[in-house]
Amino acid sequence: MAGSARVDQHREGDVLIVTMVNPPVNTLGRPLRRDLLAALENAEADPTIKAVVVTGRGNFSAGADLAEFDSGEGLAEPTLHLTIAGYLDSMKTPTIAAITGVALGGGLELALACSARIAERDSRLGLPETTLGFMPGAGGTQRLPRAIGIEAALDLIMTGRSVDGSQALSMGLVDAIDSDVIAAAIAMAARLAASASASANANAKPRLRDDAVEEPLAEALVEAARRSAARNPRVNAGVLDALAALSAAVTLPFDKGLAREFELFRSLALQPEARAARYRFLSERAAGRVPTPDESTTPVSRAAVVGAGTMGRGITLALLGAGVVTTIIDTDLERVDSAVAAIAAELERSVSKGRLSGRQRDEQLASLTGVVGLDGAADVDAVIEAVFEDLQVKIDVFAQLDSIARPGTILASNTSSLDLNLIAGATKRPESVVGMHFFSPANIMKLVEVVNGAHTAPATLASTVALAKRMKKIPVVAEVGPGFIGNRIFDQYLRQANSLVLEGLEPSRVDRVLEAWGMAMGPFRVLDVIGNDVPWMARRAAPGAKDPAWAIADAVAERGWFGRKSGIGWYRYAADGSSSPNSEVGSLYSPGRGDRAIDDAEIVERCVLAMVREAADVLEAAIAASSADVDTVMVNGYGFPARHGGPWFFASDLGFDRANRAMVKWARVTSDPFWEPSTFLRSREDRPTP
Ligand code: T1G
Repeated sequence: MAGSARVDQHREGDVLIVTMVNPPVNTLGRPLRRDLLAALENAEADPTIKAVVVTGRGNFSAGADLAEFDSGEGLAEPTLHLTIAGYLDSMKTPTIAAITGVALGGGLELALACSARIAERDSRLGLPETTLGFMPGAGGTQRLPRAIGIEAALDLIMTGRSVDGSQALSMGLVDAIDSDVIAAAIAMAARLAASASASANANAKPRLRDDAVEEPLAEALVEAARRSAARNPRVNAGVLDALAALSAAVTLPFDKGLAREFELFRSLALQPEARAARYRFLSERAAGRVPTPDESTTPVSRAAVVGAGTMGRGITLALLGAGVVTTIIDTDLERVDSAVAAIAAELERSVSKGRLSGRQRDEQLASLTGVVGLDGAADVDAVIEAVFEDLQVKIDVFAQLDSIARPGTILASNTSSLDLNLIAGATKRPESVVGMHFFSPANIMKLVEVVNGAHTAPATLASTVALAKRMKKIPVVAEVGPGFIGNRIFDQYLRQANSLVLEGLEPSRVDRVLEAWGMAMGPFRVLDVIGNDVPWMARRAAPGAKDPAWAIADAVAERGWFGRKSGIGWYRYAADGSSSPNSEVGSLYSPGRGDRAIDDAEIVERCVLAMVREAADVLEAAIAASSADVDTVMVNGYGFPARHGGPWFFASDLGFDRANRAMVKWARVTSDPFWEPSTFLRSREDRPTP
């Protein structure tokens, strides 16, 4: 075996096998690109090498290294786009891509520049770039339609979905599937080498660039897709630019189309939306990286969920989906039975929607039991408590679990607001107690705040994070503190929205403006969903003086306008599901009474910067480990617009200096002590890195 750091090379007769080795997923960072190009050049210069097989250890390649773009390395030579793919095209020696695992983005584009492709049946092939707010930039928009036709190419590029080896074969994306791709590629190499040497033409090997997109309707199809995408406000710039490049593929010669693709790609890659998408991808993965201590972590194969309400059911579904044998526990049989029936119905719904096979449903149902009483938690690896959000109730449950669960069992509480340390204190094993704050519906929402108690053992924390990942969640570690990360920050956003109403704005206007900016739901709509009684009761129970910012929210709750569940809150809800602003709210304040006009930009700035201001305190107090964690929480749990990356990313884009000056201004204009400057924030540098 010979080769450079990131590429292994070995010969099988006159075939050279070039293996990319950049674990875990062979991203095409600059060092790998350099080594790969050098290996190809050497092979081409060696007359005894008749064909080259390009493959990857483990995975073929997950494409460009998303961490490289902001430093400029992603677009530095040798680029995948023109240099490597161009070199593959220019080689006389035939090249065969042998695909195992994933061939995504630039990985698939590399394979498309080879003379032929062979994949394993269960490999995953696709161009997911548009899901990251940008577009294929290494020939994908030009070679893919030549390989599989324009209609299938439009589908794969616009949706970003991937296909497996069998599907890839039937659409012509690969030439063969095989369980031993290297052996199959060597056999194919011999055939290609023979026909290349038999031909007088130096370029006798197959190249997609030599094909034309031959469908008569190709142009019309791309045009139709462009027109409909342009009308859809939810379609991102990546899709629109990819369509422009596909249009070039069907109207221009190959090299011109390729140049057009690269030009579009290069400018798009540096746009804020694409930057935010890459940042999100890397932040979400960084959040799940917690140190795994030497002490053994607990692999969870059996779990119990205590509390058969909505939350408990959602958590149970997520556990079953992760292959965990689960017991759902409550205090009476009726509640247990109805939870089991509801879970079965949900699994059935997943089957009818094609998300689950009948066999998977049967396996998950067989892994589910419902029992009355905490004895059901006696022989499991993890217990997740999801009972009523009341400290005494939770303390009682944990004290009992302490005497029932075997040693080493993870004891997790789904509390969203209570002090985990007090809950852990009810047991003689606080090292096994941890928080798992799920979001509703827990089978759908991705975020889980994993709460690290004062005595939580590192092994307990690592096992819990691993369990959350298996449940297909995005775990973010939070330390104990009121509201952990997300609720604490979001509360200041809600409070700021309430202040704006006190200053004379209509709640529905505040909602409209923030929704137009990209929040999934305006603050008053959110409050109506949560139930206006819930934070009201919490405020009443809290010690200290009343915060005047909540005066109208208190008045709304005092009138019994609890929101959706009571049919009236900040809005009125009709039986047909429609809603309209509750005009009576206007009698609680003075609409339009403000002594200055408040424009839409101020609404956005104050509500968003309120999150940033609170995030500064959360970070300073080390409740969250990094600003990337804060952003991951707000985007995945609170409807913060993904295209803005998260509140901290937003502030760094705006410039922390500008954000600070705005806060000084709001402190002066509103006389609200909340806006007191943060020295932590003042010392920040722009542009967060995960
Ligand atoms: N760049 C950088 N890091 C990446 C990465 C990437 N493309 N893909 C994965 N990683 C890291 C990830 O951060 C994690 O790191 C580890 O690999 C395992 O990932 C020119 C513009 C491949 C299906 O969009 O979809 O090519 O936490 O935890 O669940 O046109 O990662 O271990 O330190 O997600 O098994 C297009 C993105 C790029 C693929 C594996 N490619 N990746 O999933 O593990 S743009 C993508 C994925 C492009 C060209 C362009 C998944 C996966 P760490 P993981 P997984």
